Amino acid sequence: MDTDNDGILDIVSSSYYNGGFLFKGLGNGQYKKGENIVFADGSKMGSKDTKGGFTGCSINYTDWDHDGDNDLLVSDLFNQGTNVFINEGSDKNPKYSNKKIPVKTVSNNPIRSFSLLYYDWDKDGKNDFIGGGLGLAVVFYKNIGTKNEPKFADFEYLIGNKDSYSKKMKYWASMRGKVNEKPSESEWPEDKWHISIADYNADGKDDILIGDNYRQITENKDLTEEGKKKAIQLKQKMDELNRISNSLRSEIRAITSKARKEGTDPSKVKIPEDMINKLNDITKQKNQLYPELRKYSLTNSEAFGRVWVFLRK
Ligand SMILES: [Ca+2]
Ligand SMILES: [Ca+2]
Ligand SMILES: [Ca+2]
Ligand SMILES: [Ca+2]
Repeated sequence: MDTDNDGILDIVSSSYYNGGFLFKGLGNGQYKKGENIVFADGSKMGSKDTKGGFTGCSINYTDWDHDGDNDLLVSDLFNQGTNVFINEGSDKNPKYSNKKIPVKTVSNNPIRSFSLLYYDWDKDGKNDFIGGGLGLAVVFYKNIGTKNEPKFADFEYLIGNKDSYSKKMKYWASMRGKVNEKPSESEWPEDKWHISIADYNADGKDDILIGDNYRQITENKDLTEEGKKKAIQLKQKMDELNRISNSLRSEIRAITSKARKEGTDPSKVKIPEDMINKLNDITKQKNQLYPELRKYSLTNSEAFGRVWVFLRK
């Protein structure tokens, strides 16, 4: 997108914890080093005093107030929902207001999305929101207001449904520790969806493209027979340490929840020192084991993204 209307496309990249980055286009395929998007007061998007765009943010540039310059539309999955920051500078020298304008649905529900597009999906001349991502579904917030004063209905599902995530959780649990040599074994995109809209099959109807984050687990064929034995031993050792630490943690939880029931502030409850020491010791042992466990792993794991096309009917 061309964020500063200088006729050269720029690249905007959002991150999970560090806000949004702008790679200003210099022309001839060259880009300036990525810089955090800054607000009018100089604070950076994604910094501690964040105004938006901290956890899993998605950034759109759009002329929200119809005054001829691009404003900043930021959605943030967990903390802030979706907010607009009006451009108080100029077209070529944007300065995004320190004051956020929250965008909510007509029922006052926040618009939370890992990947959000401000786009006229139903072609009625008014931009709607298409969102989704971590819930492993794509949703549509219809603009039921006007072009200049948008109002958004609560979402309806375009792809997937409210059960998509729990279904996938079950699938992930069933695949834990197993090899999956063929990506086609999963018939649904993995997590961290990024959504794009394009008429993929040129039939005049917008389609949805999803980029996912896929982890392929293959057998580690480099291990010798000796190495395999060692790998199994190390895994058993780690499983045992996990078992002990899980049981310690649930004992500690039981103590704090008993205190809560009795009306005591759980943060003031004294956890027996030997329990804390034991837990710290187990954590130390686990940390020492990790490097070796990685060296002698029965499987290799490779992360990459795939692109899925959902054709509009
Ligand atoms: Ca530009
Ligand atoms: Ca504007
Ligand atoms: Ca519309
Ligand atoms: Ca199409």
